[in-house]
Parts: sequence; structure tokens; C-alpha cells
Amino acid sequence: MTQPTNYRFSFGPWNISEGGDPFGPEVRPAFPHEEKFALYRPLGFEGVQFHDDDVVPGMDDLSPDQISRKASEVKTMLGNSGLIPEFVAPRLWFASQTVDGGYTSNSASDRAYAWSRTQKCIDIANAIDSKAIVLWLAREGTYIREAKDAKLAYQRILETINNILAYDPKIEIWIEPKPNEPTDQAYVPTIGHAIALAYASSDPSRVKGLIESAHALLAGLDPSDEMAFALAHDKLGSVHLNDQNGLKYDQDKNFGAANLRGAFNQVRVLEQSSYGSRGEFIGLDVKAMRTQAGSPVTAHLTSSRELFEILVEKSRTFDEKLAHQFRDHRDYEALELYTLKHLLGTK
Ligand code: 3MF
Ligand code: MG
Repeated sequence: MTQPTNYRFSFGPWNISEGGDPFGPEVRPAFPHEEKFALYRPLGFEGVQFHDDDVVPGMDDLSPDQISRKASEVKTMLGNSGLIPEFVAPRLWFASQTVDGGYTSNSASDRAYAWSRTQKCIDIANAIDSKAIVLWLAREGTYIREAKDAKLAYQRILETINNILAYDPKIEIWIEPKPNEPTDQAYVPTIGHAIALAYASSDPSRVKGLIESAHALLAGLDPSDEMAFALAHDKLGSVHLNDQNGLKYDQDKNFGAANLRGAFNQVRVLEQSSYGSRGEFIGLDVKAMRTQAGSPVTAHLTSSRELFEILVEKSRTFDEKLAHQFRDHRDYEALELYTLKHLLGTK
């Protein structure tokens, strides 16, 4: 590596939340959406990740004019606050038309809704100068396999990607894989699936992936190897660093909170590929514990960022020469002990 990367960090407004979960209501006072943006810079973040309706709330009921007026307000707000929009993601999992998915729904009118919502999302991305949209394909999957024709579903996803590329000559598509939740099985569960779609598309250079640590773990995979796969193809658009304690609901725990060594290996693979040197963000998709007092709760964001920075230091001080000697002698026992001691800061 030539120049040490100066990392910049991002998160989405949904990461400041009031603690509601499927079993109980919010437990902290409501914190207004519009006030979240003023917190970014003081917390050490300059990138904002958006859902389309984080930019334009209630967009399904607004005219194109109203949408573009609201989007330009947000663009001005970003400029005044020194913030950069990293991506806009169409929220295709909330509306009644997306109960059974959008692009892969069996209903032609639902698919038409999904496509029109995606076009609006791209327009919004352009209006705020975001160079990418993210496709987290939340409901593109099934609860029972017999519900959809899976082969047709894959063709429909690829067709949508090509339609997006044709609709806009510049926008990048970053696919965020996740194996399950809300569906039982999602059609794009791993970065391998996302990158296969990229290569099959009409413009592979504009289709990349966004890897979330917890999603890779839910697929039974190592996030650092998932990242390495994308990086080897120069297709890592962004990351959602967080953590996950075993195979259960998507936890969005603080980065490194469940598996420090796993977090170290993610940082190391990013460092070794100079991820970030072309402006890519370190995105954090972390959720505050429901039990946390205070309002607004933001410590999970700053703690995850601090942990990332500590692990960057651990990665830069990792004795690569020694590691290579251990590799040459195939002494992985010694390499493992060295790695653990290095992380613990003991000799
Ligand atoms: C779902 C997620 C989402 C997506 C976001 C962007 C809450 O498991 O991780 O974050 O990242 O909706 O598409
Ligand atoms: Mg995510």
C-alpha cells in the first residue's frame, strides 16, 4: 500500500432510532428526522445514506414537481451542512404493492409500481447529486418455494437492472445482498449472486455490491472473504459494517461487538485493497440497543467508528513480515497466536 487511506464515514438516518422492535413500541422520545442531519458532522460523519423517502417523505402521494422541490431542498441542506449523499435506495418493502416483492412479484401491477418507484428514486438521486442507488432486495424472495417461479424471478431482477442502466446513463447500482429476513429465502443472498448479475448486465462497470457484515454472517459466510471477492472484481461500492451474534434475526450490532477478530479481518482486507482511496465510504449500519437510555442515542455510531479506527491501527501495525515467515513455514498455529496477541496488545 502506498498512501495510508484517510477514511470517511457514513450512515443512514434510520440508524438514529427510538428503539421500537417487532415486540414493543419506541422507548425513547421521538427525534425528528430533519434534525438528524445536524448531528452528522459533530459525530464525525460526512456521508449520508438515504432511502428515497428519507429524502422525500410521502413521495408516493406527491407530484413530480413536489418531489423535485423537496429533493432540491435536501440538496441545499446537504450543501449547507457539508454533507455528501452517498446513495439513495428505493424503499420497496413498505407499500401495499410490495407485499409479495416488487420486481419479482407475480402481479403485473405490483411490478409496474416497483419500476415507477425505482425511476423516482433515480430522479431523486440525481436531484441531490448522489452517484449511486442501492438495491436491498428486501422482499424479492419467497416464504415458500412454490410461491414464485424462481428462474423467472432471476430474469426479472436482471431485466430491472438493465432497465435502470438504460434509464440513466451514469448512475451506479450497488446491490446489497441478504439471505433472509423479511423473506425466508432471498433471491440475492450473497455477493457472488450480486456480481454474477453485474457481469450479466448490459453495463457491468456500473453494477457493484454493498456488503453488510451481518448479512454475510447470516448467510454463514465470512464478511472479510465476501469483501475480498468484491474487491478482487473491483466491485465494492460500499459497506455496511456492523456485527451479528450467531444465526438469529438481523441484529445490526456495533462493529466488532460480537467478533473482534472478524472485524479486524474486514478492516485488514479493506486496508490492503486501498478501499476508500477513491472516495468510497465506510458505511455503518448499526442499531442502538433498545435498552439504551437518552435521546437521541448516537453512541453506537461513534463507538463503531472508533473501533474501526482502532482496528485500522491494528492492521497497520500487524507485522506482515513475521506473518509471511509463518506462512512460508506453514506455521499457522504461530500465526494465529501472534494475531490474537497483537489484537490483545500483549507480547
Ligand atoms: C436491511 C438493511 C437495510 C438496508 C437499507 C438500504 C436498514 O437488512 O440492512 O438497512 O441497508 O435499507 O437499502
Ligand atoms: Mg444494511
